[in-house]
Amino acid sequence: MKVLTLIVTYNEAENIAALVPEVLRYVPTSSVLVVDDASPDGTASVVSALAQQDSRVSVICRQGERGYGSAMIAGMRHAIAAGFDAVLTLDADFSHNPADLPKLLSALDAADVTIGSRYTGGVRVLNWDVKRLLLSLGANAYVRYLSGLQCVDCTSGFRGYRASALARVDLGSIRTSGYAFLPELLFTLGAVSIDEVPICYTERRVGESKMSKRVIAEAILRPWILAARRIGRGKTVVPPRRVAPGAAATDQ
Ligand SMILES: Nc1nc2c(ncn2[C@@H]2O[C@H](COP(=O)(O)OP(=O)(O)O)[C@@H](O)[C@H]2O)c(=O)[nH]1
Ligand SMILES: [Mg+2]
Repeated sequence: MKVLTLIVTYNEAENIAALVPEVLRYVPTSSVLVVDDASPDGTASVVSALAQQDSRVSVICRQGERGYGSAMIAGMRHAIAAGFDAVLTLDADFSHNPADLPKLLSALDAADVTIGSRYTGGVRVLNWDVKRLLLSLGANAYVRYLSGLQCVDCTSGFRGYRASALARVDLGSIRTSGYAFLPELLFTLGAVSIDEVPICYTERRVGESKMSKRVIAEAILRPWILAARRIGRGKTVVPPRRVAPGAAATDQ
C-alpha cells in the first residue's frame, strides 16, 4: 500500500522539525506531505530543508489562502493525483502521537476510514481542563445529533483514509475552514466503513492553537447544514460503525 502522511500547518516550525522524523520512524514506508499556508515563522522552509535530505518528504506552500479544511483538501487531492492508496492525517503539534500511526494504517485493511478516537472505551485526553473537555464532548454530541453520524469521535483529525473513498466524492464541495471540516468530510463520504481506534490525545506544549471565534462559530452553524442535507438525502446515510478489536464499545 502506497501511503501518504498529510500534515497541515500554520506556524509550527519548531514542532514540524521534530515531527517529520518521528512520522518516518514509525511509518518508514510512508511519504510525508506538509501543506503550509505561508506561515510567518518559516514552517515551510523547515520542511523544505528536510525534503532536501529525504525524498519521502515534500511541502506545498500555499500563498494567500488560509484554512485547516482547504489545506487538508489540497493535500488529499495531491494524494489522489499522485496515486497514493492511503492517506494518514495528524496535527503538527504532537497532540496526536506518531507512534499510533501504524495502528491507524493497519486498521485500514478492513475499513475505508480509521479514526484515532479519544472517546472510544473511555476518555483519554491529557492536559485539558474540564471546560475544554466538556466543549469537545459537547461538540461531538451536537454534531452527531444533527448529522446522524455514528462515530464516537467525529471531530478527531487523527485519521486514516483509503484514497479510493476520498476520490469517490467531490472534496471541493466542503467549504468549512476550521475543525468543522472533519465531521463534514465524514458526512460527505457517506456509506463508508469506519473503524475507531482508541488513542490518547495530549494538548500541545509548543506553539499556539489556531482555535478562533470564527472557527467556533462555524462549528456551531455548519452542522445545521448537514442536518438539512440529511433531510435532502431522503434516507439517512450514516456510515456503519465498527470498533477496532480490543476496544470496548461505548456509545455516548
Ligand atoms: N495549513 C493550515 N494549517 C492549519 C491552519 N489552522 C490550523 N492548522 C493546523 O492544523 C492543526 C491543528 O490545529 P491546532 O491549532 O492545533 O488546533 P487545536 O488542536 O484544535 O487547537 C495544526 O497542525 C495546525 O498547524 C490553517 O489555517 N492552515
Ligand atoms: Mg492542536
